[in-house]
Amino acid sequence: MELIFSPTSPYVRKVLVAAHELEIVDQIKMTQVTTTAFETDSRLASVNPLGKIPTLLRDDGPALYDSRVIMRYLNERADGALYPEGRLWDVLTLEATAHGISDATVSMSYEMRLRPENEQSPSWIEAQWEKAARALDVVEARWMSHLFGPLDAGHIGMGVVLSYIDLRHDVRKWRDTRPALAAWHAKFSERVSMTTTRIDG
Ligand SMILES: N[C@@H](CCC(=O)N[C@@H](CS)C(=O)NCC(=O)O)C(=O)O
Repeated sequence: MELIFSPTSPYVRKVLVAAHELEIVDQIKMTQVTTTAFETDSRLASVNPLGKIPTLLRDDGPALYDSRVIMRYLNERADGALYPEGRLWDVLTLEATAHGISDATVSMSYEMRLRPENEQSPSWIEAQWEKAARALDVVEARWMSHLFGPLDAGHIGMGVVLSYIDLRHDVRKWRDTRPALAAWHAKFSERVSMTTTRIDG
């Protein structure tokens, strides 16, 4: 399998953390591309019309894209337990919550880093942060017992997006009002899958 990636993407990191946890990372060849919403890498566009990473070229069928699809494929391939039947709807809802926080905070990063200053919209950036902050509050209030349970895809999504917020939006100081989530994230970040996929810049 070949994973088309770029190092700072939280969507890519999610897939890599999953591959480490499923112990199939050695089966994945990594191909780095430089791609942005404004300038799409041409090889990437030829296998994923949306031009987004991660994209997985598998040996047994057409390319797969969207990190959630790739994670599920890897889980099935490794006969893993990231989507346990008994609590599937909770796992998928937590995964979707983490994914939505990624979408909001990546969108903030695009606005601040890709668009010229005179085209940036501070009210758009704040509206996106409000979504992320509201979702983090709900995770703090309702999801901590799930997070402290056995590892699943929802954990990976949350762990990775919190590290992404540290990387790009640390000024938001998300820990200040969410002590339980902060404690969980500190512990989750010690996993080998997280330390070996750490992004520093
Ligand atoms: N829903 C997609 C989102 C992937 C995504 O937006 N990746 C970003 C990098 S962080 C990207 O490829 N951006 C380039 C673009 O939007 O054209 C997933 O989960 O894989």
